[in-house]
Parts: sequence; structure tokens; C-alpha cells
Amino acid sequence: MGLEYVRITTGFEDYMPKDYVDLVKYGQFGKEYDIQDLGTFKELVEEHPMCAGCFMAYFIRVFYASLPNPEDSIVIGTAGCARLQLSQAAVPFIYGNYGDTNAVASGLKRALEIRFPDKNKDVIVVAGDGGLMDIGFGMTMHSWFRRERFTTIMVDNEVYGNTGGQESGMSPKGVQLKMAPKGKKFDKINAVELAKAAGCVYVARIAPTNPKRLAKTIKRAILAARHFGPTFIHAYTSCNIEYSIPTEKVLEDARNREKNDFAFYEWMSDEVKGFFEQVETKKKEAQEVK
Ligand SMILES: Cc1ncc(C[n+]2csc(CCOP(=O)(O)OP(=O)(O)O)c2C)c(N)n1
Ligand code: SF4
Repeated sequence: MGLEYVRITTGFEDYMPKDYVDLVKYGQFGKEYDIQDLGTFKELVEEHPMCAGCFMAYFIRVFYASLPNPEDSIVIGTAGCARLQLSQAAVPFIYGNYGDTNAVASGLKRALEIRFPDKNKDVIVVAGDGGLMDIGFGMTMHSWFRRERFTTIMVDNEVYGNTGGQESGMSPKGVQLKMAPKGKKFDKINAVELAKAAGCVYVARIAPTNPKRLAKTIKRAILAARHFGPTFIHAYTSCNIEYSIPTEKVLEDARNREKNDFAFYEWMSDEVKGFFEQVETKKKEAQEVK
């Protein structure tokens, strides 16, 4: 991990796979691209085996394009649809038992801080609602109670998509699913408020309808975790299959959900707020000098 690790040893360019050479030459390692330039640079993940039109797949594409330092990042995932694509990116990926993401991430982040005390190594968990809020709930919460410094991103499709449509704690009340035909009797868990109460220093809820805002939110969550403590993003990533959303209606559905349950929400501690204000001021000053 690190720029030295991804760079190709001189003389070996002709022997490396073209995809890798392109990644180093025209990709994100050591550079920062604007999300609006998506399609003009070599991306960290370009193919996936998820369902056609899956909004989670789109979210993951934007996620990888938004990493502030991909060469110094490790992604942790678990069973569930997301890992199908996460594991195909040019970023180290760890897959543990179902639901143990936040325990694995805690150990890894601590080890990286000991091994590389002078470097920023970003650890990011990306997992489903079942993995984080049901089966892995205890590990998610305890990583936050302990103020572990990594980011947790919940890709919430409001169902166990990968196993054919069981109800999750994040499914909306009343919804009928293939494997839960009686309809959900309980409210959707308020994950964002739980994250705040448990000690996260930056929390956001988002429907990925606006790529620029999504990229900014992902970057903020990663930077705040790097410097201050646990951060959490609750993202709506609909499941075409289990919720029968035709591909051409995926964005429309997300916009509708954004009007209620998934209205954009961002909260951060005063310390984190002060940090981002400083970052913005420095950015403006640098632009003025140019
Ligand atoms: C310990 C354990 N229990 C159950 C499973 C089976 N399993 C695999 S994926 C999954 C549900 C995934 O749902 P979610 O985390 O919401 O992700 P999604 O597939 O919806 O993206 C389950 C129950 C497993 N792999 N391991
Ligand atoms: S089952 Fe749903 S969430 Fe999973 S890949 Fe297919 S559309 Fe996406």
C-alpha cells in the first residue's frame, strides 16, 4: 500500500497487464479527479457482476472515484451484494465472516496506526443493511462506542438482496418481501441517530441522486475518520430485483425516496466542522493565488 507499492518497477512496463499500466498512468493513484470528470480517467473498478441497473453498483462506482487516497486505502466488506463489486476494484479488499466488518476494521486500523505512525491509512467499511444493522449490529455499535477511527458506509437496499428477499431491520414498515410475505411490522431503524448517540463524529444520510454531493460526502466521511473518530454514511441504494424497480425508474425512485426517508442530512461535531472550515479556507486561498 502506498504510491511506491502501486508504481511499476522501471523496465517492467512492457510485461505488466495493459489494464494495470493504464491504471498507474491514467488512473487515480496519487492524483485527484473531480467526480464530474468520471469517464475521462481510468477508474479503480470498471466491471461488476451485479444485476443490470443496480443502484448499489452505481453507488460503488462513485465511491471508488471519490476516495481521497486510493493508494493508501483498504476496503472491508462482507457477505451481501456490495462485495461482488467491491472485491473487483484495484484497492485492497478484506472479506470476513458475515457481519464482522467493524471488528475487522477496528483491528486493522489500529495495526496500521502502529505500523505506519507517520502516514494516513484509510480504512472504509462498505456493507449492507443486514450486515451492519442486523447480524453485525453489535460489532458496528461497539466500534463506534470505542471511537475507532474508520468510516462505515451502509449501502441500504432495505432487504437481504443477496439471499433472495428476507426482511431487514432497515426495511420500511409494512413492506412485503418475497421471504417476508406478511409485511414488516416494525419501523425502519433510525441508523443515523444511533450513530450519533454511539459516538460518530460525522454522520450523513443520502440518496445518490447528485454525484457531486455524494463524492463530497464520501470524502468528508473519510477525512473526518482519519483525523477525529468514527464516521457513518447511510446511503439509499435500491434493489431493482427485490423491490421490482425497472432499471429506467431507478433514479426516479431514488428522487422520490429523497423527498421523505432519505432527505439529505449531514451532521458533524464542532471539531470536525472547524476542520472542514479550515480546509475550505485553504482551498480558496490556493485558488486565489492561481
Ligand atoms: C454468518 C452468516 N449468516 C448468514 C449468511 C447468509 N447471507 C449471505 S448475504 C446475507 C444477507 C445480505 O443482506 P445485506 O447485508 O442487507 O446485503 P444485500 O445483499 O442486501 O446487499 C445473508 C443472510 C452468511 N453468509 N453468513
Ligand atoms: S439483488 Fe438487488 S442489490 Fe443485489 S445486485 Fe441485484 S439489484 Fe443489486
